[in-house]
Amino acid sequence: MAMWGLHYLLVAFLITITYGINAESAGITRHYTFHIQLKNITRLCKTKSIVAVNGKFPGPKVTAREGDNLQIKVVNHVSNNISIHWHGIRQLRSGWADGPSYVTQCPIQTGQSYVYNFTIIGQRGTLWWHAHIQWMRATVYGPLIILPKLHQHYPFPKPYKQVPIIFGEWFNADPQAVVQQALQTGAGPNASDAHTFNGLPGPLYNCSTKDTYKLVVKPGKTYLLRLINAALDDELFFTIANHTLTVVEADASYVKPFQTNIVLLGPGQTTNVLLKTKPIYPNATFYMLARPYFTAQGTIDNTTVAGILKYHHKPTSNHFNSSKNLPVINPSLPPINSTSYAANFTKMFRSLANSRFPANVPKIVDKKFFFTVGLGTNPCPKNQTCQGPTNTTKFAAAINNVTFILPNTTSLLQSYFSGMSKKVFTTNFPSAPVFPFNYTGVPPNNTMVSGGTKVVVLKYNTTVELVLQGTSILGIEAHPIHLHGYNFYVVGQGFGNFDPTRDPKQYNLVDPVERNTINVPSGGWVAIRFLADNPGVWFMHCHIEIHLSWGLTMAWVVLDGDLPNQKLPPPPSDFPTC
Ligand SMILES: *[C@@H]1O[C@H](CO)[C@@H](O)[C@H](O)[C@H]1NC(C)=O
Ligand SMILES: *[C@@H]1O[C@H](CO)[C@@H](O)[C@H](O)[C@H]1NC(C)=O
Ligand SMILES: *[C@@H]1O[C@H](CO)[C@@H](O)[C@H](O)[C@H]1NC(C)=O
Ligand SMILES: *[C@@H]1O[C@H](CO)[C@@H](O)[C@H](O)[C@H]1NC(C)=O
Ligand SMILES: *[C@@H]1O[C@H](CO)[C@@H](O)[C@H](O)[C@H]1NC(C)=O
Ligand SMILES: *[C@@H]1O[C@H](CO)[C@@H](O)[C@H](O)[C@H]1NC(C)=O
Ligand SMILES: *[C@@H]1O[C@H](CO)[C@@H](O)[C@H](O)[C@H]1NC(C)=O
Ligand SMILES: *[C@@H]1O[C@H](CO)[C@@H](O)[C@H](O)[C@H]1NC(C)=O
Ligand SMILES: *[C@@H]1O[C@H](CO)[C@@H](O)[C@H](O)[C@H]1NC(C)=O
Ligand SMILES: *[C@@H]1O[C@H](CO)[C@@H](O)[C@H](O)[C@H]1NC(C)=O
Ligand SMILES: *[C@@H]1O[C@H](CO)[C@@H](O)[C@H](O)[C@H]1NC(C)=O
Ligand SMILES: *[C@@H]1O[C@H](CO)[C@@H](O)[C@H](O)[C@H]1NC(C)=O
Ligand SMILES: [Cu+2]
Repeated sequence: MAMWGLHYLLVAFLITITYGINAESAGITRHYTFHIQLKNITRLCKTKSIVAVNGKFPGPKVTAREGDNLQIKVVNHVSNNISIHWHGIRQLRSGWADGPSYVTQCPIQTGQSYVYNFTIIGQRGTLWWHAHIQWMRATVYGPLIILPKLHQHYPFPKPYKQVPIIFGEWFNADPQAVVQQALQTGAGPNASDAHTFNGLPGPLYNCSTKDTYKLVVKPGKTYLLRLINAALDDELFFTIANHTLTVVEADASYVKPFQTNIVLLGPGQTTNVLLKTKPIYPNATFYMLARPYFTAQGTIDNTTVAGILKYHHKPTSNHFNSSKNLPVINPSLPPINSTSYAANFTKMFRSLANSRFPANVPKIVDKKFFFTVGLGTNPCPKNQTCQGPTNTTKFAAAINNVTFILPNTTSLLQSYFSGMSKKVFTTNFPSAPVFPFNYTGVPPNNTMVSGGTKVVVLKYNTTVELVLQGTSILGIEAHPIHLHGYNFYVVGQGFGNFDPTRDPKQYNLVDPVERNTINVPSGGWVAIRFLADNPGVWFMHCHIEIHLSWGLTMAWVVLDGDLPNQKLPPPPSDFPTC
């Protein structure tokens, strides 16, 4: 086993770099190999076997530059099926490499491999990669850093160092068993046991002090922290005691810089912040903390992960004595249910919208959609007692009352591309609720949802406006909605029910933030716009994993355009089969 581990590690480090024809503008090809293997790991005094990549947890950092081609070979050595999603990568005409199982591909089976081959066009910033099948992403995730093209600068002062901090959620149990039990009984899933920074829960948990993330800094420098929320189900507030953060990027799009002490990230979201360290060595160390934002009913892991920000002491001073005796300063976070903080924070984001980074917001809308997002119920099977909201129901979730059912013998994209889609999905996903109700008022008595594999078909280059309306069915809560294959502009948001006459007058069409994952506010709505210029089948789902498991997802089919460079090429030869 040790020999194999070493072998895989060596392969992982063997990153070949081939120069393209014009290295400066076209970028280069970077090769990575991901070996999906089991790894024994100890956290909170319990040793367990997890699925990991190249023996690392969190998984390896993938680094590329804007314009580069990535070829990542994923080899599956475990008994679970696997597929990897490159979260936030637009996958322009490379939908075969997007990764969600049964949406764009069949999963990679045990002993099989697949090369994800895609080029990063017009994007730079912090993204991440994760497994996209069941709850495998609980342990299979890592950063995906896109640096600007060579000789191009950040639109902010060059940081002294850049540090990815990826937030996770740790389960003592097997996460796959947690979701299977929830789906079987119809109950909410058991809560996780810890939150983590770069896989480490930190000193506020029992038996965890040695597993503490430490960020050691020098005074008077600017650090770029690349924050990624890879937690399965939890939105997280993040803060560092006595330090102000300057937000400069969200979901790999630059934003107008603003200062804050506390940032909020929904699962799937990334945020770059500048941390300016104190000009002289302080007589203290500082906790960085993350803890959930949560407004729903039900149980949640409300525990706090702590890491330590520590100043690197002058070589002349007695390093060990001085740093050991320093007090640790504890920051404060908003109450767990502070929707007010969440709303204020979300409003701060504006895109740069300058000549170098314009905001190409669609001004004329071809197609408008109004989708409700929220929970609901499915009936309990006849001979079973369930643990949903009642003993005759199971928890479910839906968009416009459709709880999505994935195919299991092919993917949506394959069936579409081969002209066999009629056997797999229908194209009648409702563009608005069939039965309108007071979405944020008293919920309807009938909470049942309706199952289906339904999509919306869009012609190439359609401009789309989508209003996502949260519902109060079985409690109000925020839903971080993630769209594959696109970035969108967040043109409006508010509480209560969306008002189609009043609210569009308040839209920001000048400098709205551009993102791939947006929180539908708890008890509110958000409006987004995008240009459907990427042919393929694109999943859109809540990034709270249990909501996705309950069916809070749908797919857009974007047709080919007329020109050759507006068409999706055929799948690669090693494309997985079911
Ligand atoms: C994990 O530990 C178990 C029990 O000690 C052992 O049998 C197994 O080989 C280990 N697996 C790995 C991948 O090291
Ligand atoms: C990767 O994709 C590019 C562009 O689509 C193609 O030219 C190349 O042959 C592909 N390489 C592999 C190894 O699949
Ligand atoms: C931390 O902030 C508190 C409150 O603003 C202040 O009283 C204290 O002096 C600060 N300590 C350090 C070491 O910066
Ligand atoms: C730090 O503590 C030392 C020893 O207590 C003291 O001499 C020094 O002035 C303190 N420095 C600051 C910045 O508070
Ligand atoms: C966390 O949740 C538990 C169980 O619901 C509760 O007893 C506890 O007070 C909560 N802790 C915090 C810090 O909110
Ligand atoms: C947040 O929770 C506290 C304690 O449970 C409660 O008193 C308060 O009303 C809640 N606030 C909101 C905005 O729901
Ligand atoms: C949010 O902003 C409003 C209006 O500026 C303010 O009244 C409120 O206190 C803020 N809430 C928080 C938690 O900062
Ligand atoms: C009743 O439930 C069991 C397991 O829960 C299942 O194996 C069996 O097929 C079910 N019977 C019917 C008639 O649905
Ligand atoms: C289900 O709940 C109802 C109403 O609370 C109760 O009367 C019934 O006994 C329960 N059934 C089972 C099998 O627990
Ligand atoms: C596969 O999907 C079909 C159609 O939705 C369903 O009837 C069947 O139970 C599924 N099979 C498995 C193994 O999940
Ligand atoms: C919807 O429900 C809210 C909250 O109960 C209420 O204030 C509002 O008047 C209702 N709207 C309509 C149109 O009934
Ligand atoms: C959702 O669909 C179910 C099943 O068809 C139906 O009973 C329910 O009334 C629908 N709910 C809404 C809000 O449309
Ligand atoms: Cu959700």
